[in-house]
Amino acid sequence: MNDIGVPAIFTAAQYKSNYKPIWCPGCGDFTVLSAVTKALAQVGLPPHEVAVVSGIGCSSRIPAYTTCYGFHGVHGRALAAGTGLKVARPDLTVLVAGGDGDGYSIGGNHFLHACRRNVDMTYIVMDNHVYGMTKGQASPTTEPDWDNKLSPGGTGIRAFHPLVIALASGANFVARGFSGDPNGCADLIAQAIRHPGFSFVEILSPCVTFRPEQREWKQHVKPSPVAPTDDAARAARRIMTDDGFNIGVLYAGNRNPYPLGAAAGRPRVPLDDIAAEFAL
Ligand SMILES: Cc1ncc(C[n+]2csc(CCOP(=O)(O)OP(=O)(O)O)c2C)c(N)n1
Ligand code: SF4
Repeated sequence: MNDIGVPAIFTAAQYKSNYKPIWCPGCGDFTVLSAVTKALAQVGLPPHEVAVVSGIGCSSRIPAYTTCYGFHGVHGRALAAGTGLKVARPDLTVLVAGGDGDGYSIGGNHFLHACRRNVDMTYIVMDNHVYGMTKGQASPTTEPDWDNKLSPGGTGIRAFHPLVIALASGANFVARGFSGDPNGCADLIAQAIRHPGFSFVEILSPCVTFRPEQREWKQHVKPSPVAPTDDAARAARRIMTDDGFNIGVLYAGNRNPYPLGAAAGRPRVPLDDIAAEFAL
């Protein structure tokens, strides 16, 4: 973890780039962007010490809207890219961000192994239970009975449970937020950044275009009635039996993060030596 015990000296606005987001008016991702910038201001990291890495999707556009280093990568590979970056540059604070399609469908395997490896970084998923960018196909978190013209009568397929899967796979911090509560999300993201190891923040972020009924989420979300636990089995039981709308930190574990840099005790191989091995 970086030395982030310093007082905040940056404002949220300093993490916002000059690019105007092209999300649909009312999209939850606007407030997630705002929460990310507020969290970075809270933690007080200079933008050049932070990298925001994403895959492909509406939500994955987020790196361009920050002044941090950014990498808008390949669909589903954001965590692989973020992990590589963190291993190569442990001094950077790495945030990986994207959607439920990107992270749980094509990127599902990377999600499992990122949790398992427990590299110190923060993964933010803007979950709208749909593929927004490609015009409204069902995603792994879509309710089985969501009736729409692309899956008439619903897919009938059980929804994926990302928080429980993250716990079972070894994530060290698990939280759920709601985009309609940007200050609450900022606080969760700041805590996730500060927590050692792989931190997962799932943010319910409505797609007002393809899932307009998600506007009602604001009537359902409520703070989790219990304090976070460091017992993964207890957290999993709670999450499996809640209604999916309890927000807050749900699990804060104590696993040691994957050792990086000097802590790893592995010698650094000069880049030229590696390149020489691939010379034809
Ligand atoms: C390899 C590959 N397969 C499929 C696509 C098409 N594609 C682009 S974004 C996307 C889904 C995005 O959904 P999600 O990650 O939930 O993000 P949202 O747009 O809802 O924020 C898909 C299937 C692609 N770009 N690359
Ligand atoms: S299609 Fe949905 S997810 Fe994409 S920008 Fe519009 S509201 Fe947001």
